[in-house]
Amino acid sequence: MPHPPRIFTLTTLLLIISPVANFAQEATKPTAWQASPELVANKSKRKSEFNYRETLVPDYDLPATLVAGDGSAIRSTEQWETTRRPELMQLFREEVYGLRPATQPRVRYETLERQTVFDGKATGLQVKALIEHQGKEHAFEFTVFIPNQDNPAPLLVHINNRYLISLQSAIQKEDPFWPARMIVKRGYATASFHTSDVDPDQADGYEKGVRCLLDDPDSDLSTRWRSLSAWGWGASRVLDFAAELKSIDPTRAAVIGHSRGGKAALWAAAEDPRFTLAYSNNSGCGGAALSRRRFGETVGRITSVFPHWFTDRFANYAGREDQLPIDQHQLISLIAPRSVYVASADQDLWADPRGEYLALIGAADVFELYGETSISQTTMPPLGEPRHIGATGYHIRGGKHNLTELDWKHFLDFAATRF
Ligand code: GTR
Repeated sequence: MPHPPRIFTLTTLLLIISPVANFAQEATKPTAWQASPELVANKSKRKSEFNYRETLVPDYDLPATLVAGDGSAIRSTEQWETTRRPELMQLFREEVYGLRPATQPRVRYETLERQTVFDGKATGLQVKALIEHQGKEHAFEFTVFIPNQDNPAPLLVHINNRYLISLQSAIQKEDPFWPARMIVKRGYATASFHTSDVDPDQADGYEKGVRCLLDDPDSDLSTRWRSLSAWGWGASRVLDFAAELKSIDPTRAAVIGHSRGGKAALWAAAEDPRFTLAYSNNSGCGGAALSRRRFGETVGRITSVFPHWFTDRFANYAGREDQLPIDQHQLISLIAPRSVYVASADQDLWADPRGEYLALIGAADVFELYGETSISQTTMPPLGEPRHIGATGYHIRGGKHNLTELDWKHFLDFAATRF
Protein backbone atom coordinates (compact mmCIF):
# COMPACT_ATOMS: atom_id res chain seq x y z
CA MET A 1 0.00 0.00 0.00
CA PRO A 2 1.49 3.37 -0.94
CA HIS A 3 2.24 5.78 1.92
CA PRO A 4 -0.05 8.79 2.09
CA PRO A 5 1.84 11.80 0.87
CA ARG A 6 3.61 13.68 3.75
CA ILE A 7 2.21 17.15 4.14
CA PHE A 8 4.45 19.71 5.87
CA THR A 9 2.36 22.60 6.90
CA LEU A 10 4.12 25.90 7.49
CA THR A 11 3.62 25.42 11.23
CA THR A 12 5.35 22.03 11.33
CA LEU A 13 8.19 23.43 9.30
CA LEU A 14 8.63 26.32 11.72
CA LEU A 15 8.50 23.93 14.68
CA ILE A 16 11.31 21.92 13.15
CA ILE A 17 13.61 24.79 12.28
CA SER A 18 12.97 27.18 15.19
CA PRO A 19 15.18 25.40 17.79
CA VAL A 20 18.03 25.53 15.31
CA ALA A 21 17.37 29.21 14.63
CA ASN A 22 17.14 29.95 18.37
CA PHE A 23 20.39 28.15 19.00
CA ALA A 24 22.12 30.14 16.28
CA GLN A 25 20.73 33.34 17.75
CA GLU A 26 21.88 32.37 21.28
CA ALA A 27 25.34 31.62 19.98
CA THR A 28 25.71 35.04 18.34
CA LYS A 29 24.00 36.98 21.16
CA PRO A 30 26.59 39.22 22.84
CA THR A 31 27.24 38.06 26.39
CA ALA A 32 27.35 39.97 29.64
CA TRP A 33 30.53 42.00 30.05
CA GLN A 34 33.52 40.36 31.63
CA ALA A 35 36.98 41.81 32.04
CA SER A 36 39.47 40.56 29.51
CA PRO A 37 41.63 37.85 31.15
CA GLU A 38 44.77 39.31 29.51
CA LEU A 39 44.04 42.72 30.96
CA VAL A 40 43.41 41.23 34.40
CA ALA A 41 46.69 39.31 34.25
CA ASN A 42 48.56 42.36 33.05
CA LYS A 43 47.17 44.72 35.70
CA SER A 44 47.64 42.15 38.44
CA LYS A 45 51.28 41.90 37.51
CA ARG A 46 51.84 45.63 37.26
CA LYS A 47 49.99 46.58 40.45
CA SER A 48 50.28 43.44 42.50
CA GLU A 49 49.17 45.07 45.75
CA PHE A 50 45.67 45.63 44.28
CA ASN A 51 43.09 43.04 43.32
CA TYR A 52 41.83 42.72 39.75
CA ARG A 53 40.51 39.17 40.02
CA GLU A 54 36.83 38.53 40.54
CA THR A 55 37.64 35.27 42.35
CA LEU A 56 39.57 37.22 45.01
CA VAL A 57 36.80 39.66 45.84
CA PRO A 58 36.06 39.05 49.54
CA ASP A 59 32.64 37.82 50.63
CA TYR A 60 30.62 40.74 51.83
CA ASP A 61 27.13 41.74 52.90
CA LEU A 62 25.94 45.14 51.84
CA PRO A 63 24.37 47.23 54.60
CA ALA A 64 20.58 47.16 54.24
CA THR A 65 19.14 50.40 52.97
CA LEU A 66 15.55 49.85 54.02
CA VAL A 67 16.30 49.06 57.65
CA ALA A 68 16.69 52.04 59.98
CA GLY A 69 19.50 52.38 62.51
CA ASP A 70 17.16 51.14 65.27
CA GLY A 71 16.46 47.96 63.29
CA SER A 72 12.96 48.89 62.15
CA ALA A 73 11.90 48.18 58.58
CA ILE A 74 11.33 51.10 56.21
CA ARG A 75 8.12 50.38 54.32
CA SER A 76 6.94 53.73 53.04
CA THR A 77 8.41 56.68 51.19
CA GLU A 78 7.44 58.79 54.18
CA GLN A 79 9.52 56.64 56.56
CA TRP A 80 12.35 56.79 54.04
CA GLU A 81 12.21 60.56 53.76
CA THR A 82 11.76 61.34 57.44
CA THR A 83 13.92 58.64 59.04
CA ARG A 84 16.24 56.55 56.93
CA ARG A 85 17.34 58.99 54.26
CA PRO A 86 18.37 61.66 56.82
CA GLU A 87 20.18 58.95 58.79
CA LEU A 88 22.13 57.85 55.72
CA MET A 89 22.87 61.45 54.70
CA GLN A 90 24.36 62.05 58.11
CA LEU A 91 26.46 58.88 57.90
CA PHE A 92 27.80 59.82 54.46
CA ARG A 93 28.54 63.33 55.71
CA GLU A 94 30.36 62.20 58.83
CA GLU A 95 32.14 59.18 57.44
CA VAL A 96 32.84 60.01 53.80
CA TYR A 97 32.35 63.47 52.29
CA GLY A 98 32.11 65.75 55.31
CA LEU A 99 29.58 68.25 56.61
CA ARG A 100 29.03 71.39 54.60
CA PRO A 101 29.11 74.58 56.68
CA ALA A 102 25.74 76.05 57.61
CA THR A 103 26.85 79.47 56.31
CA GLN A 104 24.86 80.85 53.39
CA PRO A 105 27.34 83.23 51.77
CA ARG A 106 26.38 86.01 49.42
CA VAL A 107 27.02 84.98 45.84
CA ARG A 108 27.04 87.51 42.99
CA TYR A 109 27.29 86.63 39.34
CA GLU A 110 29.05 88.77 36.77
CA THR A 111 28.52 88.01 33.10
CA LEU A 112 31.95 88.59 31.57
CA GLU A 113 31.08 87.69 27.97
CA ARG A 114 27.89 87.02 26.01
CA GLN A 115 27.84 85.92 22.39
CA THR A 116 25.50 84.36 19.86
CA VAL A 117 27.17 81.14 18.79
CA PHE A 118 26.83 77.91 16.80
CA ASP A 119 25.35 79.55 13.67
CA GLY A 120 22.87 81.54 15.70
CA LYS A 121 21.51 78.42 17.39
CA ALA A 122 22.74 79.22 20.91
CA THR A 123 23.85 81.91 23.32
CA GLY A 124 27.17 81.48 25.07
CA LEU A 125 28.12 83.12 28.36
CA GLN A 126 31.26 83.39 30.43
CA VAL A 127 30.24 84.01 34.02
CA LYS A 128 32.12 84.72 37.23
CA ALA A 129 30.64 83.67 40.58
CA LEU A 130 31.87 85.85 43.46
CA ILE A 131 31.36 84.33 46.87
CA GLU A 132 31.60 86.75 49.79
CA HIS A 133 31.89 85.84 53.42
CA GLN A 134 33.00 87.97 56.37
CA GLY A 135 34.71 90.53 54.18
CA LYS A 136 36.66 87.94 52.18
CA GLU A 137 35.94 86.71 48.70
CA HIS A 138 36.52 83.73 46.45
CA ALA A 139 35.64 83.68 42.74
CA PHE A 140 35.31 80.99 40.11
CA GLU A 141 34.31 81.13 36.47
CA PHE A 142 32.01 78.96 34.43
CA THR A 143 30.90 78.73 30.82
CA VAL A 144 27.28 78.38 29.75
CA PHE A 145 25.55 77.57 26.47
CA ILE A 146 21.80 77.95 26.05
CA PRO A 147 19.91 76.89 22.91
CA ASN A 148 18.04 79.76 21.25
CA GLN A 149 14.61 78.17 21.30
CA ASP A 150 11.12 79.06 22.47
CA ASN A 151 10.84 76.63 25.37
CA PRO A 152 13.03 76.76 28.47
CA ALA A 153 15.76 74.13 28.11
CA PRO A 154 16.83 71.48 30.63
CA LEU A 155 20.29 72.15 32.07
CA LEU A 156 23.32 69.86 32.30
CA VAL A 157 25.95 71.07 34.79
CA HIS A 158 29.36 69.56 34.07
CA ILE A 159 31.92 69.32 36.87
CA ASN A 160 35.16 69.40 34.91
CA ASN A 161 38.04 67.82 36.83
CA ARG A 162 40.61 68.67 34.14
CA TYR A 163 40.45 72.33 33.08
CA LEU A 164 38.13 75.23 32.47
CA ILE A 165 36.79 75.18 28.92
CA SER A 166 36.30 78.87 28.28
CA LEU A 167 33.59 80.30 26.06
CA GLN A 168 36.10 81.11 23.33
CA SER A 169 37.79 77.72 23.37
CA ALA A 170 34.45 75.90 23.29
CA ILE A 171 33.39 77.96 20.27
CA GLN A 172 36.63 77.39 18.40
CA LYS A 173 36.91 73.67 18.95
CA GLU A 174 34.51 71.02 20.19
CA ASP A 175 36.06 69.32 23.24
CA PRO A 176 34.88 65.69 23.61
CA PHE A 177 35.19 66.03 27.37
CA TRP A 178 32.37 68.61 27.26
CA PRO A 179 30.96 68.64 23.69
CA ALA A 180 28.90 71.79 24.12
CA ARG A 181 27.80 72.07 20.49
CA MET A 182 26.52 68.50 20.42
CA ILE A 183 24.71 68.96 23.76
CA VAL A 184 23.04 72.18 22.62
CA LYS A 185 21.99 70.52 19.36
CA ARG A 186 20.05 68.00 21.40
CA GLY A 187 18.09 70.82 23.03
CA TYR A 188 19.94 71.16 26.33
CA ALA A 189 21.54 74.11 28.01
CA THR A 190 24.87 73.24 29.57
CA ALA A 191 27.41 74.77 31.92
CA SER A 192 30.90 73.70 32.89
CA PHE A 193 33.40 74.76 35.54
CA HIS A 194 36.77 73.52 36.70
CA THR A 195 36.88 71.76 40.08
CA SER A 196 40.14 73.40 41.21
CA ASP A 197 38.72 76.88 40.60
CA VAL A 198 36.14 76.18 43.30
CA ASP A 199 38.45 74.37 45.68
CA PRO A 200 42.07 73.41 44.96
CA ASP A 201 42.66 69.77 44.18
CA GLN A 202 45.71 69.55 46.41
CA ALA A 203 46.22 67.94 49.75
CA ASP A 204 47.62 71.20 51.11
CA GLY A 205 45.30 73.47 49.13
CA TYR A 206 43.18 74.38 52.08
CA GLU A 207 44.33 77.98 52.29
CA LYS A 208 42.59 78.79 49.01
CA GLY A 209 39.14 77.89 47.74
CA VAL A 210 35.64 77.90 49.18
CA ARG A 211 36.31 75.60 52.10
CA CYS A 212 38.86 77.99 53.50
CA LEU A 213 36.49 80.90 52.94
CA LEU A 214 33.40 79.35 54.54
CA ASP A 215 34.60 77.00 57.26
CA ASP A 216 33.95 77.78 60.86
CA PRO A 217 37.38 77.42 62.49
CA ASP A 218 35.70 76.09 65.64
CA SER A 219 33.96 73.23 63.84
CA ASP A 220 35.22 69.64 64.13
CA LEU A 221 38.05 69.35 61.63
CA SER A 222 37.70 65.59 61.21
CA THR A 223 34.18 65.78 59.78
CA ARG A 224 34.38 69.04 57.80
CA TRP A 225 33.46 68.89 54.10
CA ARG A 226 36.25 67.99 51.74
CA SER A 227 36.99 68.83 48.12
CA LEU A 228 34.50 66.42 46.53
CA SER A 229 31.70 68.03 48.48
CA ALA A 230 33.02 71.53 47.75
CA TRP A 231 33.02 70.80 44.00
CA GLY A 232 29.43 69.58 44.24
CA TRP A 233 28.60 72.78 46.10
CA GLY A 234 30.06 74.67 43.14
CA ALA A 235 27.67 72.81 40.81
CA SER A 236 24.76 73.98 42.97
CA ARG A 237 25.93 77.60 42.68
CA VAL A 238 25.99 77.27 38.89
CA LEU A 239 22.43 75.94 39.08
CA ASP A 240 21.44 78.95 41.26
CA PHE A 241 22.59 81.25 38.47
CA ALA A 242 20.91 79.27 35.69
CA ALA A 243 17.65 78.88 37.62
CA GLU A 244 17.12 82.64 37.33
CA LEU A 245 17.25 82.62 33.53
CA LYS A 246 13.96 82.43 31.65
CA SER A 247 15.57 80.31 28.94
CA ILE A 248 16.36 77.50 31.39
CA ASP A 249 14.00 75.11 33.12
CA PRO A 250 15.52 74.51 36.58
CA THR A 251 13.13 71.63 37.30
CA ARG A 252 15.07 69.59 34.75
CA ALA A 253 18.68 69.84 35.88
CA ALA A 254 21.40 67.21 35.70
CA VAL A 255 24.85 67.10 37.24
CA ILE A 256 27.60 65.28 35.41
CA GLY A 257 31.17 64.37 36.12
CA HIS A 258 33.98 62.03 35.23
CA SER A 259 36.21 60.22 37.68
CA ARG A 260 36.71 62.50 40.70
CA GLY A 261 34.11 64.74 39.01
CA GLY A 262 31.78 61.71 38.89
CA LYS A 263 32.21 61.10 42.62
CA ALA A 264 31.47 64.80 43.19
CA ALA A 265 28.41 64.64 40.88
CA LEU A 266 26.76 61.79 42.82
CA TRP A 267 27.32 63.53 46.13
CA ALA A 268 26.17 66.87 44.64
CA ALA A 269 22.85 65.24 43.71
CA ALA A 270 22.52 63.63 47.15
CA GLU A 271 23.03 67.05 48.80
CA ASP A 272 20.96 69.10 46.34
CA PRO A 273 17.57 67.61 45.38
CA ARG A 274 17.15 70.17 42.59
CA PHE A 275 19.40 67.91 40.52
CA THR A 276 16.86 65.49 39.09
CA LEU A 277 19.48 63.46 37.25
CA ALA A 278 23.07 62.53 38.09
CA TYR A 279 25.60 61.05 35.70
CA SER A 280 28.77 59.52 37.05
CA ASN A 281 31.36 58.43 34.52
CA ASN A 282 34.14 56.02 35.58
CA SER A 283 33.79 57.34 39.12
CA GLY A 284 35.14 54.23 40.89
CA CYS A 285 36.17 54.16 44.53
CA GLY A 286 34.33 56.77 46.61
CA GLY A 287 31.96 57.22 43.66
CA ALA A 288 29.72 54.51 42.24
CA ALA A 289 31.92 51.50 43.06
CA LEU A 290 31.19 49.38 46.12
CA SER A 291 33.99 49.83 48.67
CA ARG A 292 33.51 46.35 50.14
CA ARG A 293 34.66 44.68 46.92
CA ARG A 294 38.19 46.08 47.34
CA PHE A 295 38.63 45.71 43.59
CA GLY A 296 41.10 48.03 41.89
CA GLU A 297 41.41 51.28 43.86
CA THR A 298 40.74 50.78 47.58
CA VAL A 299 39.73 53.03 50.47
CA GLY A 300 43.27 52.79 51.81
CA ARG A 301 44.86 53.87 48.58
CA ILE A 302 42.44 56.70 47.71
CA THR A 303 42.53 58.25 51.18
CA SER A 304 46.31 58.22 51.29
CA VAL A 305 46.82 59.67 47.79
CA PHE A 306 43.87 62.10 47.96
CA PRO A 307 43.41 62.87 51.67
CA HIS A 308 41.64 66.14 50.86
CA TRP A 309 38.72 64.40 49.09
CA PHE A 310 37.27 62.60 52.09
CA THR A 311 36.87 63.04 55.84
CA ASP A 312 39.62 61.64 58.05
CA ARG A 313 37.14 59.06 59.23
CA PHE A 314 36.89 57.43 55.80
CA ALA A 315 40.58 56.61 55.95
CA ASN A 316 39.96 54.58 59.11
CA TYR A 317 38.12 51.97 57.02
CA ALA A 318 41.18 51.10 54.99
CA GLY A 319 41.36 47.31 54.99
CA ARG A 320 38.23 47.12 57.14
CA GLU A 321 35.66 48.15 54.55
CA ASP A 322 33.17 45.67 55.97
CA GLN A 323 32.96 47.92 59.06
CA LEU A 324 31.72 50.88 57.03
CA PRO A 325 28.18 51.71 58.18
CA ILE A 326 27.31 52.51 54.55
CA ASP A 327 28.40 51.49 51.07
CA GLN A 328 28.16 53.24 47.74
CA HIS A 329 24.87 51.64 46.62
CA GLN A 330 23.35 53.82 49.33
CA LEU A 331 24.85 56.94 47.79
CA ILE A 332 22.75 56.12 44.71
CA SER A 333 19.73 55.39 46.94
CA LEU A 334 20.00 58.91 48.31
CA ILE A 335 19.35 60.26 44.81
CA ALA A 336 16.37 57.95 44.17
CA PRO A 337 13.68 58.28 42.93
CA ARG A 338 15.44 60.91 40.83
CA SER A 339 17.37 59.51 37.87
CA VAL A 340 20.88 58.10 38.03
CA TYR A 341 23.19 57.04 35.23
CA VAL A 342 26.41 55.14 35.84
CA ALA A 343 28.99 54.53 33.11
CA SER A 344 32.11 52.39 33.14
CA ALA A 345 34.95 51.73 30.73
CA ASP A 346 36.14 48.28 29.73
CA GLN A 347 39.82 48.90 30.43
CA ASP A 348 39.28 50.97 33.55
CA LEU A 349 39.48 48.11 36.02
CA TRP A 350 40.97 50.52 38.57
CA ALA A 351 37.43 51.99 38.87
CA ASP A 352 35.85 48.51 39.18
CA PRO A 353 33.15 48.43 36.47
CA ARG A 354 31.33 45.51 38.09
CA GLY A 355 31.36 47.26 41.48
CA GLU A 356 29.90 50.38 39.79
CA TYR A 357 27.15 48.32 38.18
CA LEU A 358 26.36 46.42 41.40
CA ALA A 359 26.02 49.65 43.35
CA LEU A 360 23.44 50.86 40.85
CA ILE A 361 21.33 47.74 41.16
CA GLY A 362 21.90 47.75 44.92
CA ALA A 363 19.78 50.90 45.00
CA ALA A 364 16.81 49.24 43.22
CA ASP A 365 14.89 48.75 46.48
CA VAL A 366 14.52 52.51 47.01
CA PHE A 367 13.38 53.12 43.43
CA GLU A 368 10.88 50.32 43.97
CA LEU A 369 9.64 51.90 47.18
CA TYR A 370 8.66 54.88 45.04
CA GLY A 371 7.06 52.63 42.41
CA GLU A 372 9.82 53.54 39.94
CA THR A 373 11.37 50.93 37.71
CA SER A 374 15.16 50.71 37.60
CA ILE A 375 17.89 48.32 36.55
CA SER A 376 17.83 45.23 38.76
CA GLN A 377 19.41 42.40 36.72
CA THR A 378 22.53 41.10 38.40
CA THR A 379 24.18 40.25 35.06
CA MET A 380 25.92 43.16 33.42
CA PRO A 381 24.98 44.24 29.90
CA PRO A 382 27.31 43.36 27.04
CA LEU A 383 30.14 45.71 26.18
CA GLY A 384 28.88 48.79 24.34
CA GLU A 385 25.19 48.03 24.86
CA PRO A 386 23.55 50.64 27.06
CA ARG A 387 20.89 49.41 29.47
CA HIS A 388 18.30 52.08 30.23
CA ILE A 389 15.47 51.02 32.51
CA GLY A 390 13.14 53.52 34.14
CA ALA A 391 15.03 55.90 36.41
CA THR A 392 18.46 54.33 35.90
CA GLY A 393 20.88 53.85 33.05
CA TYR A 394 24.20 52.10 32.62
CA HIS A 395 26.72 51.37 29.91
CA ILE A 396 30.20 49.99 29.69
CA ARG A 397 32.18 51.44 26.82
CA GLY A 398 35.22 49.90 25.20
CA GLY A 399 38.43 51.76 25.99
CA LYS A 400 40.19 53.61 28.73
CA HIS A 401 39.37 55.81 31.70
CA ASN A 402 37.90 58.87 29.98
CA LEU A 403 34.73 60.79 29.23
CA THR A 404 34.18 60.52 25.50
CA GLU A 405 31.62 61.65 22.95
CA LEU A 406 30.19 58.15 22.94
CA ASP A 407 29.60 58.33 26.71
CA TRP A 408 27.84 61.66 26.19
CA LYS A 409 25.74 60.20 23.39
CA HIS A 410 24.49 57.31 25.53
CA PHE A 411 23.88 59.66 28.43
CA LEU A 412 21.95 62.16 26.28
CA ASP A 413 19.81 59.31 24.90
CA PHE A 414 18.95 58.39 28.49
CA ALA A 415 18.38 62.02 29.52
CA ALA A 416 15.89 62.35 26.65
CA THR A 417 13.79 59.59 28.22
CA ARG A 418 13.84 61.29 31.63
CA PHE A 419 13.41 64.94 30.68
C1 GTR B 1 42.70 58.43 39.78
C2 GTR B 1 42.08 58.12 41.09
C3 GTR B 1 40.62 57.92 40.92
C4 GTR B 1 40.00 58.96 40.00
C5 GTR B 1 40.93 59.55 38.99
C6 GTR B 1 40.59 60.91 38.39
O1 GTR B 1 44.06 58.48 39.82
O2 GTR B 1 42.71 57.03 41.65
O3 GTR B 1 39.96 57.80 42.12
O4 GTR B 1 39.33 59.91 40.69
O5 GTR B 1 42.19 59.64 39.37
O6 GTR B 1 39.88 61.72 38.92
O7 GTR B 1 41.07 61.14 37.30
